[in-house]
Amino acid sequence: MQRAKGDQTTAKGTEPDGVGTNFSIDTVTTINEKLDACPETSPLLVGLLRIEFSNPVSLDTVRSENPNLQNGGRFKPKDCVALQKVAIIIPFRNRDEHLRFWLYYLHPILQRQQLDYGVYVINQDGDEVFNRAKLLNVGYAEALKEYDYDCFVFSDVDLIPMDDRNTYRCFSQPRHLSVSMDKFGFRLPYNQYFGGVSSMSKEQFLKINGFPNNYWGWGGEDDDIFNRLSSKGMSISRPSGAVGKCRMIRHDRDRKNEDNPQRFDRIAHTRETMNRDGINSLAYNVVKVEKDQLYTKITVDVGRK
Ligand code: UDH
Ligand code: NGS
Repeated sequence: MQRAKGDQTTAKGTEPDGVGTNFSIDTVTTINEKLDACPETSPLLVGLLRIEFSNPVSLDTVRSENPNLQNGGRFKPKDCVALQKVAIIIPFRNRDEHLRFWLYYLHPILQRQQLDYGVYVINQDGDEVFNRAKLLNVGYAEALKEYDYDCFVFSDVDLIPMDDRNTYRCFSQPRHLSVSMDKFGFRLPYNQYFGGVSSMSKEQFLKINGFPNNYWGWGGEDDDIFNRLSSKGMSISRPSGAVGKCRMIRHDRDRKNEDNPQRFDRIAHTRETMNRDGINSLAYNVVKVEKDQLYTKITVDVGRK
């Protein structure tokens, strides 16, 4: 266990009035709250994990297995100061079963990674065509209203890392984390692929004006984000194929998320549109905010195509 800096603890102490007191070892008091920074690599990591989706999990099980979470799906390490404050943003609609698996697997991993983190489920209200990238923009904006996050991880609800060394944090370049997915035979489908799970510092996100708001339906928004990054001279950082392995929860295509026929045309013009379509033009209405021990769920009206 790491020790607090200047930590003055006594197992057997004497109170100021001279009354001798025997403190048991588990009631030691920390007088100075100043903690060391957490190490670059968490000593709690275990490496490869077994991930399977055969037995359903209940939220109550996940709650009881993660007693150290604060309301809203928040956590910070007790014994050291986390290196980054990470908001994890999940675009969502009608995928409760996937969310339960995600929370079941990710909370223990994120705690072992010694992150100061919060989980934000951004739920698209209503029955209009789904808009993944706009929901991610909303998550960025809403998370920042709550806490001074410096890093944002954007994760599909159906992707689970198979190795806890794939740290859900930010790097000197934007990071693509889901590099080795089971559904692609544990390979990248193409070099520019930036879908699934990615991370960006606040600075990196702002440099590209956030994400596009006008990709309604399936496909292309992740390629648009890649175009934004490369047009600003950034490169993509990735874990190794071994550390970046992950599983996708198999599912049928959702209703109201059909292929977007405009996506090819849109990604051909990212450079011209990105300065006016992004976090600077984001408009939405918050419908509901729910705080659970495991997550903050924000239901939003993002409008329609
Ligand atoms: N999402 C929802 N609800 C929806 C649509 C999307 O929550 O109705 C979110 C969810 O986080 C999901 C992400 O958006 O992981 C990406 O959407 P997707 O899972 O539909 O995209 P993916 O590329 O699958 O994973 C495409 C359809 C696969 C069809 C497979 C047919 N066998
Ligand atoms: C590309 C899509 C991406 C998508 C990727 C993987 O073709 O948005 O496939 O899709 N780009 C366009 O359609 C322009 S997947 O196999 O996960 O369904 O992320």
